[in-house]
Amino acid sequence: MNTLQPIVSRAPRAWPAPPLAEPPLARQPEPPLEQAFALFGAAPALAQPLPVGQLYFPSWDRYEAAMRDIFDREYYTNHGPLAQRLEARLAERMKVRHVVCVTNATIGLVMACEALGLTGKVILPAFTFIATPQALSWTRLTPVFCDVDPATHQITAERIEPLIDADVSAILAVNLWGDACPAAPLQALADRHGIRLFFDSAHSMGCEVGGVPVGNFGDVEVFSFHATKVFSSAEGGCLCTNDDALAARLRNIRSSYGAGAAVDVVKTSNGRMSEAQAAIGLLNLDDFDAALVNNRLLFDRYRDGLRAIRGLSLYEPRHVSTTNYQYVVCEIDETAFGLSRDLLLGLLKAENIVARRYFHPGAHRSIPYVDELPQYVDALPETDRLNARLIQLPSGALVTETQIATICERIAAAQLHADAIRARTAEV
Ligand code: T4K
Repeated sequence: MNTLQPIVSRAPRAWPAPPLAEPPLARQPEPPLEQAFALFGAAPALAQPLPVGQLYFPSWDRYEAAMRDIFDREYYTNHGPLAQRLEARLAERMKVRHVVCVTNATIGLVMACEALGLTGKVILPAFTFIATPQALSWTRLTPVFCDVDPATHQITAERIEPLIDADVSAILAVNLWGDACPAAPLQALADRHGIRLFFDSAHSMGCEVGGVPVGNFGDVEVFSFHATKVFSSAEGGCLCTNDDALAARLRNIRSSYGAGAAVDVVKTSNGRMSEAQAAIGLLNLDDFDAALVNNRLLFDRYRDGLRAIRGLSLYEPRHVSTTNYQYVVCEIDETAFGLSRDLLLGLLKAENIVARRYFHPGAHRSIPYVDELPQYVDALPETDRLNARLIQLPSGALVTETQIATICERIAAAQLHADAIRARTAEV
C-alpha cells in the first residue's frame, strides 16, 4: 500500500487540543471481532493513514514568500545566501564552530569518511538505518558490526573495545531515538587506541548531553533533515565539527565549487543543499522550539495512555539532558502483551495507524552484509531481539492528542481481545 498522503487535505491540527481521556482498560462486554477491529471488518479507527514521521509543513503564506524570494534572486543552489544563513543560525543554536549543510545525511556520512581519511575497518552498531553502513561501503570501508546495550539501544565503549584491532580506523557511533551514546567513554576509548570517533546523529537535532548540544562530540557529527525528522528541510542534513581543518576539507569535498578556503582534497562530490531546502530549514528553525514542546506534550500523552498496558514498555531517553522526543518507541514482550509485535503492527495498520518497525531487518541481516559479512548474522543477539520487538508510533506536527488517545485505546483493546485475535489469526 502506498501510504504517502496528500497532507494539505488533512484536517487542521487542534492547538491546544482538549485534555486526553484515559483509555478504557477495564474489561467490558466483548463485541465480536468483526465489530471491534478493522482487521476483521470494522471501520478503521482513523479516517486516513497516519504515518510515523514528524512531517513539518510551514504555513503556505510563509512558504510562498520564501520561494518568491528565491525567484526574485534567481539563484537556486551552489551555497547561496539561504544555505549560508541556515549554517550560521544552526551553528549559533548548536554552539558549534562549523555547520556544513548537505543534501541529505547519507552523503554527509560519506563525506565524513572521506574527510577523516579513514581506512580499513570502522566499528558501528548493526542496529541502525541501512544508510549508516552503506556510507562506509561507498567509501570502501568495511563495517565491523557491534551489538547494542539492551536497555538503552545504543552502543557502549565496553562492547566496542574487544572489536578494535590494527585495521580499525574509527568508531561510527549512532545516537538513536533522541537519546545519545555515552560519548565520554567512547572518546576516551578512541583516544586510547588512536582512532577517530564520529557520530551518526540523524535523530538528534535539538538534543543535549549535560547541557552541551549534540553536534559538539567526536570529530564530526552528521544530522538528517529528512522530511520525517524533527528538524526538516524536506531533504537535507548537516555536518557539525569544532575542527577548522576538517571543516575546510568537508566544504571542499561537498562540491567541486568549494566554499571558503580552498584545500587539497582527493575527491569531491555533490552534496550541496539547494536554496529551496535551506528556505524550509530556516522556516522550521523559526518553529523548532514550538515543535519540541509539542513533541514533549504528545510523548507525555503516550506515556499516560500506555502506562497500564502489560508487556509494553515505552523507551525513555536517559543519556541526554534534553531530548527532542522525535520517536515514540515501544518494546513488545509477546508473552506478557498477549500478541506478537507483528500481529499488533498488522492490527494497527488496518486501523490506519501506520506504526513502523525500525530497524527491520538489522543491517547485519540486510543486503549486501548478510552475504558479504556472514560472521555477524547470528552474532548480535541484542540487536536481533530489538529488531523483533520494537515498534514506533506516530508523533510530530501532524498528530493530535485525540489521535494518540485513539492509538492507545486500540493497543489496549488489542490486549483485551488478545486470546480471540490469536485464535482467529491462527485459523487463516
Ligand atoms: N542514519 C540514521 C540513523 C537514519 O535514521 C537515517 C535516515 C540516516 C542515517 C540517513 O538520513 P538521510 O540520508 O535520509 O537524510 C525514513 C527516512 O527516509 C530516513 O530519512 C530515516 N532515517 C529512516 C529511519 O526513515 P522510511 O522509508 O522508513 O520512511 P518514509 O520516507 O517512507 O516516510 C515514513 C512515512 O511518512 C511514510 O509512510 C509516508 C509518510 N510521508 C513521508 C514523506 C517523506 C509523508 O506522509 N509525507 C512525506 O513527505 O525512511
